[in-house]
Amino acid sequence: MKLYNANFSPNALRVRAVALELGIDLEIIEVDIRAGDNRSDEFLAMNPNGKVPVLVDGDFVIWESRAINSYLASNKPERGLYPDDPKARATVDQWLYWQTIHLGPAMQKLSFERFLKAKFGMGDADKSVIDAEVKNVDQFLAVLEIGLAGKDWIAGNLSVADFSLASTFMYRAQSDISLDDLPNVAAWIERVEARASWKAAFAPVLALFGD
Ligand SMILES: N[C@@H](CCC(=O)N[C@@H](CS)C(=O)NCC(=O)O)C(=O)O
Repeated sequence: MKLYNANFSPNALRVRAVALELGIDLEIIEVDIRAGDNRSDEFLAMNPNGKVPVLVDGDFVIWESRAINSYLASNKPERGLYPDDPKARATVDQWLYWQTIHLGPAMQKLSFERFLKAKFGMGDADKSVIDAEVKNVDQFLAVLEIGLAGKDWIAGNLSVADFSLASTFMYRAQSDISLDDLPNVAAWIERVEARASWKAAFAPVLALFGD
C-alpha cells in the first residue's frame, strides 16, 4: 500500500501511527505541499480535495485520515482497533467525530497561529483567533479529561480513536498548550507516546521540527 504523506501533518501522522501499530507496511510518498505537488493533475485525480493523506491499495484509493484508519484497522480485525461490536464501535466513532469536528479544528487553529504560521513564514499571529481558540481548547480538553477518567484508552481498549485524538496534540509544546491541570489527559498522551508505533510515526516530525 502507498501512503501520500506530509510529515508536518497531524492527519498523516495518525495514519502512519495506526499502520505501524497494525504492522502494515506502507510505501510513504512525501507530497511537497508548499511546492504545490498536491495540486498536480495526478494528485487531484486521486483526491480532488488536494489534501494528504491518501492511501492507495491496488486500484482502491481512499482519502480522509479517519476513513483510512478504519479501513486499515478493518483489515486486521483481530487487533480490535476498530471493533465490530456495535456499542464498542459507536464509542470509538463518537470520539472520532468529536475529534474531527470539535477538538481537532480548535487545536489546529491554535497551533497554526502560535507555531506553524511563523515557521512557514505566513505572517504574524492573530490575537483574536488565539483568544477564541484558547477558550474552545480549554472547553474541549475538559471534556476529554472527563472522558478519560478511570481509563487507559478513550474507548476502553486501544483504538483508532486514541491515535486520532493524540495526533491533535503533536504541536502542543510549541503551541503552549499545558496539560498541567489535566492529569488524565497527560497520563493518556504519555501512554500513546510511549508506544513503539507512535515513536516511529513521530520520528519524521522530530526530524522536521525538533522537540
Ligand atoms: N479531513 C482531512 C484533512 C486533510 C488535510 O487538511 N490535509 C492538509 C495537511 S494537514 C493538506 O493536505 N493541506 C493541503 C492543502 O489544503 O492545500 C483528513 O483528515 O485527512
